[in-house]
Amino acid sequence: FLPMDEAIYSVRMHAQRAGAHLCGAERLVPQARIEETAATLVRRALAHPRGRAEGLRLAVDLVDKEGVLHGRLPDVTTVRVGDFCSGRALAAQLLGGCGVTQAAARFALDTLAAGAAPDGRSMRGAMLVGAHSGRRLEPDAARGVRVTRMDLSARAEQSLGAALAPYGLDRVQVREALVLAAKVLAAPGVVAELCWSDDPDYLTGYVACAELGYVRITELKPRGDERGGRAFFVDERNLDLQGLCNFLERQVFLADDIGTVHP
Ligand code: WAQ
Ligand code: MG
Ligand code: MG
Ligand code: MG
Repeated sequence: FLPMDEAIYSVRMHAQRAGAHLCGAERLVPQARIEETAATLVRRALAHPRGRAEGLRLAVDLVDKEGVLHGRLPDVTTVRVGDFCSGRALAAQLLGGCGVTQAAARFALDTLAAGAAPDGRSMRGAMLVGAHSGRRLEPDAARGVRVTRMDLSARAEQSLGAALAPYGLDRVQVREALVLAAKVLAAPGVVAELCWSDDPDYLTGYVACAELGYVRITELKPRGDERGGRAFFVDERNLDLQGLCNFLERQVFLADDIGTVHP
């Protein structure tokens, strides 16, 4: 809920457990909603499906409204697959349609499946993968690149709830992933994204790109697997890596329009 005439604050949480990243979440809210938003984010960290947070950090920052980039959510499609192997094969095929080579797609799928951090666990942020070479490009391979400072406008949030509800999709995982995907696709140099959750019971993931929109794939990992992650595929030609990381980590992005939600 974000009235357009008020000051905007970025409220961000990230939590750790057993010496590793557990979860993070964030909103853009008016001043009157900072406390309630912080409480909701703290509650989430304490009730995470992978265990209770052992430590968490909260950050609240006033946002410069002049610098806000406005955008639109991608269209949503769902493809039902019989198991995660077919899901991954489909993901590779879809990524091919987004300008990602099969070598790069396979590399990202295999790396996320094995746990993208060097210790085999999930990363706090995303991998950056060359769409042609399949080379990993993020400056810190243990941490990855964390996308922050994005949300929906009040109106878009309402429309999105109404558009998702008939398909049983009005849940926080879908809303947050759509907002993140919208910002990532708006980033200079990004051609596609691949994602699946680190929640052991959340098997649905997605491939997103400008041409196909946000394509949900009902199974991208086996049940019980706590390894999840994200790969952002980038066009290596004329890539401004520093500029891209800056955009992903700092540019304030507000989706004030939604896309079409297909059954
Ligand atoms: N920036 C970069 N990477 C992130 C971020 C972020 N803000 N948030 C999460 N990640 C990475 C990190 O490695 C997590 O382990 C991984 O993504 C998965 O995050 O349509 O719930 O929050 O049904 O577990 C997608 C499908 C759900 C939703 C994704 O991801 C649908 C999900 P999670
Ligand atoms: Mg999340
Ligand atoms: Mg782009
Ligand atoms: Mg998660």
